[in-house]
Amino acid sequence: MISRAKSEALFAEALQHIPGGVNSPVRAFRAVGGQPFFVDRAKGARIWDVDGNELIDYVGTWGPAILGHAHPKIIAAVQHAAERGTSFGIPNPLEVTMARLVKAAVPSVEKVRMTSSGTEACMSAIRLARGFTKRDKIIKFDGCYHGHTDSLLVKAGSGALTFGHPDSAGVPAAFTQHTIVLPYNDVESVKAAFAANPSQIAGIILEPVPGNAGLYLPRPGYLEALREITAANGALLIFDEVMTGFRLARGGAQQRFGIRPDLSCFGKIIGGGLPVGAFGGHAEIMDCLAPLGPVYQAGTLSGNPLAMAAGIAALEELETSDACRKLEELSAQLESGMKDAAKAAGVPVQFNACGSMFCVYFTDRPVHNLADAMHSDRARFAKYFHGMLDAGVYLAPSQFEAGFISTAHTPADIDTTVRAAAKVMKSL
Ligand code: KE4
Repeated sequence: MISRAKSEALFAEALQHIPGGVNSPVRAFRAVGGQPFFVDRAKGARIWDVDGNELIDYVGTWGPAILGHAHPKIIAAVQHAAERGTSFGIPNPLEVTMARLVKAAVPSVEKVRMTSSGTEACMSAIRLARGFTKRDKIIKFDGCYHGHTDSLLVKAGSGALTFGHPDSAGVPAAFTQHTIVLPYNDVESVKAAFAANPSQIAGIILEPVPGNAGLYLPRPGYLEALREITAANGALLIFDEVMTGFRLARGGAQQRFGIRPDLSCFGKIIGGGLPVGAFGGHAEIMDCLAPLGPVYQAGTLSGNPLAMAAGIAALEELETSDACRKLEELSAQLESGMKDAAKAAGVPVQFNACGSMFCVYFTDRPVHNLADAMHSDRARFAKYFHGMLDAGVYLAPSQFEAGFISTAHTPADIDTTVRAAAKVMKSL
């Protein structure tokens, strides 16, 4: 019998001090029921909770842990940096190294600015697009999540979707009046939006592979169409690669799909698990940022030496290891095993995957957008989640999140996961 007594005691106290007992909503398990466990430590593809339960981790702190947890090179880099000071608010050499590494991996990035979160990166990219084009309107897609900045928290994904009220309280209508929300994978709706708002749309921001409503992929030609439409209308194409960047390929989704956006947002992996975000693109656009240009953007901890040291270690390790090939192989093994498990159990499942990101939807209809995703059987997902957790496999605690494989996962881990799924799915 699995004991989670220490987690339960911690959660009871956390609820007295922290809203919902968590510092980010999705961690609260509200979408799957029950209560969250508290982690004691993590190493490689595994985490141990405070009650000593060992879990194979497919959340990977929501993407950053692409090399697994506590990678020795990242730990050493952070230790070395910390001994020299934890924050300066003064330019430090690591910021230059990080910028060089991002540019080397992502050719569309001619200049890059660091932030301390993906939310800040996306918020800043939107402000920059508006400042550069002198236009106000922004197109986003339902189910896509770009952090919790007011103007984008509309029909957002991730936690906002999980809670069933996509639009957040506290966001005045005036703050979203310039946000146009369209269905993903629907080119005609984009053309219509530009026709209805001539010379008013500053840009389109999207997750090139949405991972905040589960996971679904761009239909063939969709990203190319967005590139053509934005270029033809003087609007910017902004790829939010906070999740996909440095994961779906060395150069992110834009390399995998061969699209050159005008601006890109990053986070997660480039911080090696420490607080980070970044946005970058054409020098002509980026040079509109203060102190050079009129678009203000700032951050006390932007380019923080510890986050830079961790991110540099992560990017350099990714560069030197054949990470992408290994991740693709593990992902293919998981996909094949999960599909077989669902078939054997007679459970209708859509297994969507792209590189080392994946999602299991409990529905018999293919999932290409948010509307399709909303047809998933969330009660069944919740049972599946807890069954897998009790079997020692930690999946994202919401149907509307993606799973992540790391280079620390092994074929044996995947086999263990698939065997657990085969048993759990029979009980659904
Ligand atoms: P942060 O502000 O959480 O660093 O990044 C926001 C963000 C922006 N863009 C994309 C594509 C993202 O996936 C995210 C954050 N991802 C969620 C996971 N779905 C973070 C988990 C959480 O909110 O606790």
